[in-house]
Amino acid sequence: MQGRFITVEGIEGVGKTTNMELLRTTLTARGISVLSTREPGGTPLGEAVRGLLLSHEFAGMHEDSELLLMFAARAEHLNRVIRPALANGQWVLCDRFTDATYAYQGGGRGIATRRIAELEQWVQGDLRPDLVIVLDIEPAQGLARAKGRSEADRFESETLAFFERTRAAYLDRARQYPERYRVIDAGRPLAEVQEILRRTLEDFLA
Ligand code: T5A
Repeated sequence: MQGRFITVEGIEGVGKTTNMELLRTTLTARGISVLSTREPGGTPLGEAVRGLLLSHEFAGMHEDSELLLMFAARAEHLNRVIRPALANGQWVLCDRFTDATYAYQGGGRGIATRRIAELEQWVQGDLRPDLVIVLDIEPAQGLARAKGRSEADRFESETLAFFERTRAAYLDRARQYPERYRVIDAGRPLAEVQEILRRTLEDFLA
């Protein structure tokens, strides 16, 4: 049987990495075989592309180049890792996927949704995540958390206004596709966020 595809999304500092582990262990405890991965990345080529995308060395990268690099890494990830795992009955848990492209390159950079949708269709065909968990936070709060963690990469160095547009694009997509999206207030204390996440996953499993 085909596995299910779950993605975790949100702006910087929202707690994706922290909460991916909770999701993985909750699914594994149910006897589900889980492949946990991330974007950009998830393959040797994808991780190399991630290095280019996050590095300050390419601070002036054109937004079209950024968009195409995201989808180049995604094509490799889908064909080498995600599709084979799903076909094998594994569940795939992915830290960011195409919703991040709609949010960052679409909302943040201002690239037309139609152009992103064309690449999505080309690279993914009909494949879409079964469940998209959007961890939502005020950008100022998220950036303060991210700052406390490590040196800012190329995206983390963007303005507050950029992250406000990015967040708005995530929320807009969640409103457009309510059957697949769950928005969780990630500004709350971690224990509360994790309790809501557990319940969200239980509902999905039911
Ligand atoms: N990108 C990606 C695009 O532009 N387009 C695309 O298509 C794709 C796929 C990738 C970058 O690429 C961009 C977006 C990104 O800028 P990334 O590593 O995935 O980079 O992005 P980050 O946002 O940096 O992701 P991380 O997973 O590293 O960090 P998070 O999600 O910010 O979370 P985390 O878990 O490290 O938490 C941050 C801090 O907050 C604390 C944690 O302990 C940690 O210290 N924390 C909380 N504190 C209090 N209360 C809570 N509820 C907390 N939750 C976490």
